[in-house]
Amino acid sequence: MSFSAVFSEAVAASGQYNSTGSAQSIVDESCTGTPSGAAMTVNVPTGGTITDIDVGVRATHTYRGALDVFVTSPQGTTATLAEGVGDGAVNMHARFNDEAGTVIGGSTHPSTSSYDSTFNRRPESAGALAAFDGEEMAGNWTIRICDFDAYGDSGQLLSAHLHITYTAAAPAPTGSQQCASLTGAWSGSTATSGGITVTRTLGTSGGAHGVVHRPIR
Ligand SMILES: [Ca+2]
Ligand SMILES: [Ca+2]
Ligand SMILES: [Ca+2]
Repeated sequence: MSFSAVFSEAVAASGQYNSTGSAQSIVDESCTGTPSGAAMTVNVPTGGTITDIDVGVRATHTYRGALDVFVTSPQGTTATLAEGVGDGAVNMHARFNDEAGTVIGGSTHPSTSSYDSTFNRRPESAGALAAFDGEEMAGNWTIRICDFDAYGDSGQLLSAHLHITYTAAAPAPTGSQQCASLTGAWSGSTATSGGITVTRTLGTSGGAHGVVHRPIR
């Protein structure tokens, strides 16, 4: 007898995705209204299931203690990364990362001249970015920043960045990876050929329908 089999495997991958728009003004007392504050879009063109996500924000501002920072996924989930960062210094420049050793508040931020992906800081609310774990990543993400009080401060959202670790379907096998036809004999509900075991869950010996177990290499 013979059967054909098609494999589907998940592979782990990671990528960085950046905003492409021009700088957006962060207006004093801009956390009310719809939409509120300055927003930037980051497009993720590839599909996959998120296992970890970090969000980079680079902004000028004359008093970052007045800044709220939010990120919204293509699925509509929103996480709050900062609601006032606990200090009155200028500018906000950080890679928000649940796994960072230091929280965002009270730390000296790097220059805003270009994005520094090494300045990892935890969101104020511990584990905020885990809200996206398990979500589909493809589509437009929105990073929004606003100034919540009326003391005359202002700035610009310069760029936004996503760092995503994810699992995705493996590319279709090609050439010698392909397994168009294997030949073997059923032993009960299984058949083994070329190191691959097929388990028959439906049908008869004339057709193999069911679960294919691929050896781990
Ligand atoms: Ca995480
Ligand atoms: Ca992380
Ligand atoms: Ca203000």
